[in-house]
Amino acid sequence: MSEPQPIYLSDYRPPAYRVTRTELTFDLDPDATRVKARLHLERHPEREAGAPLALDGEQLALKAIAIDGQPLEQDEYEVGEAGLVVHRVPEAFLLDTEVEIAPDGNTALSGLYRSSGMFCTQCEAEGFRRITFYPDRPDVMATFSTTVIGDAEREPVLLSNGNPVERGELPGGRHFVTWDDPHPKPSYLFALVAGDLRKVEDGFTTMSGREVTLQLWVEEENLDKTDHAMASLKRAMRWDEEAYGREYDLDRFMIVAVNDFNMGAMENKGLNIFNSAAVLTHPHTATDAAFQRVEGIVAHEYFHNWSGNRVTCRDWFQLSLKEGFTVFRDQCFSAETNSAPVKRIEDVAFFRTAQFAEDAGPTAHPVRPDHYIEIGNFYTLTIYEKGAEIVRMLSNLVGKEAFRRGSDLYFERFDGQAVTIEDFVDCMAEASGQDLDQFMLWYAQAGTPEIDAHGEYDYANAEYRLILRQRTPATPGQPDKQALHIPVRLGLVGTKSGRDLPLTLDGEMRGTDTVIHLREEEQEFLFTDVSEAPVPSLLRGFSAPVKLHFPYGREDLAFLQAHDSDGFNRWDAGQRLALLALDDLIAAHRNGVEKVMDPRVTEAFRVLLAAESDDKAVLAQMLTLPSEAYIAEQQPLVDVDAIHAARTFVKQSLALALRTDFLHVYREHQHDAPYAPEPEQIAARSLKNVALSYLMAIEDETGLELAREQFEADHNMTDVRHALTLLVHSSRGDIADPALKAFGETWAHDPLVMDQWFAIQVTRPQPDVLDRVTFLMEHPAFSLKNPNKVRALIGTFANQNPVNFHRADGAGYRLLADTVIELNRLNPEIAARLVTPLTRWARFDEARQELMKGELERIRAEELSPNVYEVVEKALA
Ligand code: 0A1
Ligand code: ZN
Repeated sequence: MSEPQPIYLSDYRPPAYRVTRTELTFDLDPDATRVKARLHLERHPEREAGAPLALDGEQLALKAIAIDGQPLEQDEYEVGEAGLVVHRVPEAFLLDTEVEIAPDGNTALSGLYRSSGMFCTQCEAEGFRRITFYPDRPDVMATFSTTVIGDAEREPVLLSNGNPVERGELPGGRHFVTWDDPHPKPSYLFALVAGDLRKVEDGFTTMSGREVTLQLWVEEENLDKTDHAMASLKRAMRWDEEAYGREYDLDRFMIVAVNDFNMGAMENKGLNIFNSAAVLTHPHTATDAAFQRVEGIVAHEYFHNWSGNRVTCRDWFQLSLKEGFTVFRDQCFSAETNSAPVKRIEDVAFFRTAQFAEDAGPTAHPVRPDHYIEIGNFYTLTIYEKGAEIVRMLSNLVGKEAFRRGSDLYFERFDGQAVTIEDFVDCMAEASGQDLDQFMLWYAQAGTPEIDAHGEYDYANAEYRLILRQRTPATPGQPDKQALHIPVRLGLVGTKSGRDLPLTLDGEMRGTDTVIHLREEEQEFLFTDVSEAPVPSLLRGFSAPVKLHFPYGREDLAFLQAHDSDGFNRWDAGQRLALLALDDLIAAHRNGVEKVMDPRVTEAFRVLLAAESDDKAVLAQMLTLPSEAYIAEQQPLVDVDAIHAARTFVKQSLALALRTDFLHVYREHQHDAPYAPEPEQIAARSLKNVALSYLMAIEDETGLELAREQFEADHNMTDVRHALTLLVHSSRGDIADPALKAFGETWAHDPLVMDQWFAIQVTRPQPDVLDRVTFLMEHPAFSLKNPNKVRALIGTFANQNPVNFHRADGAGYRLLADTVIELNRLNPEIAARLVTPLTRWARFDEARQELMKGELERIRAEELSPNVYEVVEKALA
């Protein structure tokens, strides 16, 4: 096999031919589906005449081909591995093809496949070429008409994009429905679903008074799990009208839940297809976190109707144009419907753990990459979440009003077009009158910028001098970086008053909270009229996706945690304080000396617990220690055992010192009102459950009893899952084992709950867990063909159980590599994602590095899909 070759952004050219209309007919069959395509093609005005017609196509058996009704001779075209070339074509013409495909054999879940007996499609990014020969690129936009023919009994429901225009019976127990989608769209937004589905229906009146039918299509047994998604959809539709002036544009909006899906969900025009895990909820099967995730994803896919579908990407290098913007939109939506500070804390905690790690590893890439081998590998935290942070910075830079004017301009100017990131940023520059040239570097440079800051207070002159210096580390292919435009939101908190001090910068009064713009490598900011010595509160709200270093003393951090007016930074100060204490304990563990708890941390917790803050949701976050993964992210060399020991020690010390406070918090926040996924209830549950996890860290008898009661009360999945997790992670197998068994039996019929059952077990810190993983891989509810199962069992083990995945004997690595090798054949996209933890070998000690690289080499020796090849090559480069 020849090595897969990268493609480059700089090679972009418009397509030689464009399609204006696409007419498809599917005659469905699990092993031999026939797809007829009639494409209305014409030469692209910017391209030369006489070019051959090259269409993408993979794993298609061509049965017939004609141009303008004339069948082609064998020597007039060529079919290869990657597609079809017709040597000579007219300027404008009709191309008819017929191909045969095999949905049942499609384990990659890209193109047309079957999931739990139902036909469904996934075309982003390049799945449509597995359905028919086509210029499968986002800058080719056509209107679609789709006729779906199926078995009337096996597939009573036949869906595609747009509006249904005709239906009828056919001989042999077959029937058909024809759908028409009047909005020109790229092939990646095409969708088809056929199967025995039930629907829940509702309606929405748009701001201009149009009636839209909303349908949620699920398997019969899931009809009771659709309320939350439907309610979320309606909220999202209203929010997009109010926040962005965007209205829905078809008579119907459909969501279908499928069990086998590579990602969360897909924004196909008028027919969103969702991983069932991203849409189905019920108080007894889904946790608060799952309810919130569903709300966020439903909104995300809906918002794509404008940011992605009406205005789409010119090419896949622009992926963040739709994803970064849409994630930003869904984050704002969720912040408004839930607790805004907690949403930001959760998003940032995740970002700083996972995206920072990606940006520091061998697969680091810019938000707009300039080359790739397999676009499927670029649905990353960098494209999505860092892209969203960039849009957030833009919104803060230009201000809310200008941002809205800029987005209005963008949607109006580019409606129906496939555009670039420059087009988006230009609209923001035009609407605000600001120069965003330097800002564009955020899209081009990979790596997390670091800011080294220090400050001096001059008592005599009442001045505070803040010095900021930025650097972005080298990343693969980018040894040298330029200075970025970094907005730093800040305040100065007076050490005497505990209040934000008025800020005067260059003679200008700026209130008590302001944004300074770091554009040079090093810059000095002089604040005047500073009446008392301040502690600076920097990067408030995480105003830029950077690492900020400031030589805070522990007293400073305790002070900020108590007094900062910015909720996010109050939380962050607590995290920094805990990290300093953890650093000492990690060192103590490594040096074999006795661990001593920093009393300042205990004191800070005591204050938090006593203060009975009115924001319970934030309080729960403040009481949560940085995760092992985030602690690891801060260490020069990761020692998983020392990190685990240090963090456990802090939890236990806090639990011993503050046992009665935790008990009090638990009891105060235990309620049995009927479950609702509402902010107040969620806050109370999270606070109560945090308290319980401290009590369980010392396996306190009362704590154990409370956990057992909480499990048995079976009030809602949030409480049940949390209690079960704590029990299973404890040393008390006598209580945990029967509970685990009962849970597994009760929910054997529900795949989404069984995913949780797997995850709970494989996150156990005890050393027997690897055997458990191997054992569970044989469980009847497990299947390598189902991505949710792979993620729940193998993904959770490799990503959320550091002490066991990084076992010194390399058995964790071996298990992961074995799975990747098997999945490489079945589902390359999932295999390439799964390999990620092994690519981080440089962060570990030499012995582990060798073991991890050894497994990567073992994978490399296989015949690899382009997906896995690209990741493994980068990891070993
Ligand atoms: N555009 C979707 C994500 C997505 C991408 C690729 C897929 O193929 C397996 C599926 C979904 C989103 O951002 O939600
Ligand atoms: Zn998206």
